[in-house]
Amino acid sequence: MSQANQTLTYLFAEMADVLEILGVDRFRVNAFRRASRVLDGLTDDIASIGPDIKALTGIEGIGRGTAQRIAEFLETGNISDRGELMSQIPGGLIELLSIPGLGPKTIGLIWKQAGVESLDDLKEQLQHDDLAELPGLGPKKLENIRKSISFSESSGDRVHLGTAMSLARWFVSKFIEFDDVQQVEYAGSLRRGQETIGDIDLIVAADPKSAKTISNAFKSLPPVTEVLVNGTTKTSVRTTDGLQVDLRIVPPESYGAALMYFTGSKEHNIVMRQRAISRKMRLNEYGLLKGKMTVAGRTEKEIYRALDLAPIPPELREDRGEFNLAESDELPALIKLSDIRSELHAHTTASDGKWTIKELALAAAERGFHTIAITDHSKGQAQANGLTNERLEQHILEIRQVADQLKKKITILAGSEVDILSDGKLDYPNSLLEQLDVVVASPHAALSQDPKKATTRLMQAIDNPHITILGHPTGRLLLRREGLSPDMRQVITAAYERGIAIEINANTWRLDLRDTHARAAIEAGVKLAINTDAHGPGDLDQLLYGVVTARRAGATKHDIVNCLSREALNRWIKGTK
Ligand code: DGT
Ligand code: CA
Ligand code: CA
Ligand code: ZN
Repeated sequence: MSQANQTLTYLFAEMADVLEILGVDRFRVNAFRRASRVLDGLTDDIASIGPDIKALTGIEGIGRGTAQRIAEFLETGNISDRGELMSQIPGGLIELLSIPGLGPKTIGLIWKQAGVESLDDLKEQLQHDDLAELPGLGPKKLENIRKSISFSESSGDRVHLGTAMSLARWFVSKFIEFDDVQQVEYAGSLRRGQETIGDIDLIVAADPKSAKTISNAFKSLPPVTEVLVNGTTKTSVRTTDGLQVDLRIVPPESYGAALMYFTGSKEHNIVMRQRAISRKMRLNEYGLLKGKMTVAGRTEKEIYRALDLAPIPPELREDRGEFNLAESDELPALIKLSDIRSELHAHTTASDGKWTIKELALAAAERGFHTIAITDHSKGQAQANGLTNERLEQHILEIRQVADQLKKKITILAGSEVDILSDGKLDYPNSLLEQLDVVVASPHAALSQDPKKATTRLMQAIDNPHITILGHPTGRLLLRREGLSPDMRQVITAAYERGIAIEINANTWRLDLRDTHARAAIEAGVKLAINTDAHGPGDLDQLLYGVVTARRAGATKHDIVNCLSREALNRWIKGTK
């Protein structure tokens, strides 16, 4: 999603939340929520439409008031109403909005009726049960809120990989436009592809004489709300979505050294410095030095080479065995985004997706995929409009029809994302599952089950003769809920014996299997699937996060079933039956 779309999606949702906390003006709450949803699903970059009221109101779901606010944002980088709204509630309430299970209505209630103005106030009141007396809050709900608070506190102020990635890419695209910037890249945990990100680190190569100009230009970019560190070569800012961005400007001859230093990980850097020392050299963010002479520094590659290593991809820089491989030039040829040729998990309007079968298939064909599996939810997912047995039968017929129409463009497979019920049974009878080409089986409910039960549950699902892929195996939502903690070794062994694949769900909320488990699966010889679980426009772009996670696991294209040719994929699927 474009940066402006993303920021506006967030701002309108936040304004709707604040209005709801205030408990006034239902009408405006709905208008802001709608605006946020529309912007979230918008394929065009709103910035390219521009501050033209007529063009903006031409977008379905955008009224005049919303259009004026969008135009104001595009012109000034701000919405003045937002400041006005914010001033009407205690600042500490905003923080409460990020606690799962605590909506704006409840926040309004505990603020007005119990005087809660901040997270600290809430935590204090949660020590006893007085809040349980308020309408709509019982002891059970309070217990859930306590659990959510402790979970979000343990995850800190981090954001999803996708949130940081789109913001960082936007900054990089701006820097490329500056004449004085010779090279620019994001570093840190983001470049290593970690599942959540603490802050964004940007490295720019430029003549030191232009550092001041570049730093000033950076500080005046629209998403910047606050300057935290105001130096010439180091500048830190906070952006509209609360994320910190650190910018370092270095001379071109140190660019590789700085990029390496700030990419980390710390553990990787420690080993690198030791290697330098054992060769009578020194490595720091300025370069690799022997006495007063610079041996390398302009590129990362020349530094690795000078230390007798093959260049190590950022995703592997965790001191988890990459040095042995790099010494003997045996680093895996990591999978690339362009190696992915098919999508095996996607939803349509039949359940909770926004695309019809045809729209989804055409979008997949446009990306160059040769195959897409349509996998809507099963009946247990009532809130997601899951398909009853009868509706699935009907849906299969429709899929076959569209498949026939589009067969010259793309192969469409009939599938289902069938629920793994809490006891491990699948949500459709085998007589129905056997009519499908692809069965992705995933857990959606009973996700706080104890690890033993979770293990048995997944093993039971893997035993089903019709399963093709075990979908998002833990059901975790990053920074929100932990999900199941099954014994992954047992699950991996079972998947290997059955010959099915395990999914890396590429959605930035999930990244499930996680990197370390994906690595264990690959080492055990299990095939992985990288699927976006697309529900609408833009979702196919999340594929990148799944690929990055697979790269952290050391995956090559041979480990991933989505990289197979059409014929080989077909054979592999048949082999799982
Ligand atoms: P994050 O931001 O928490 O997601 O994780 P990182 O890895 O991006 O950490 P960050 O932003 O604090 O620093 C970026 C990189 O810079 C880090 O991976 C290693 C390097 N670095 C930062 N501070 C130090 C330090 O004090 N010592 C060493 N050796 N490296 C550091
Ligand atoms: Ca960082
Ligand atoms: Ca940082
Ligand atoms: Zn799904």
